[in-house]
Amino acid sequence: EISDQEWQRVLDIWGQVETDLPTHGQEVIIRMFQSHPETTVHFPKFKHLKTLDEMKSSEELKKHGTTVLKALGRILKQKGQHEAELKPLAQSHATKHKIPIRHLEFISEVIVAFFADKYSADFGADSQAAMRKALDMFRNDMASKYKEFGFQG
Ligand code: MNH
Repeated sequence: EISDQEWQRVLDIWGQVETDLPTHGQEVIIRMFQSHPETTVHFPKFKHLKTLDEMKSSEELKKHGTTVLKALGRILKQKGQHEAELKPLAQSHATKHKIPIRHLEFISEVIVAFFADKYSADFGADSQAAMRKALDMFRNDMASKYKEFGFQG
């Protein structure tokens, strides 16, 4: 129930994001940590980062943000036919990282809010709604896979 036009809106904004994945990825992770501090418990490797400046200077954090957005981009480009991309991600996040679906909702909200801030001219209400639908679908499919892996999320 995501139309071609909606996918087009999602992939259009993604084209802009892809011009600099590390900077966008870094911002998404930092915004997630700041707006939802409980998400930091999943990252012992970032525990030493106490201040915003320390987060901004961390190459490791930037690298993680890049990894996340690269994977998300690969999934969005499947326009819903993302079983092959989603399965290993659901497996690691369910059985290894143990990331609640609620936290996937946090990062989804952060992504939409950040793009709306950064691309106010090119990411209007219709595009925001389309991106929300795509991220809802991603999260729903992650949740069903979580259950297959025995994690209630
Ligand atoms: Mn996540 C690792 C993609 C949301 C916590 N994440 C990874 C990896 C990818 C990835 C790719 C590296 C391969 C793997 O372990 O499977 N993560 C995503 C995507 C989203 C996402 C596409 C949503 C969008 N991840 C989240 C959220 C959290 C989280 C939300 C926690 C709040 N992720 C992790 C942790 C790791 C990880 C923890 C392992 C990091 C490490 O130790 O290197």
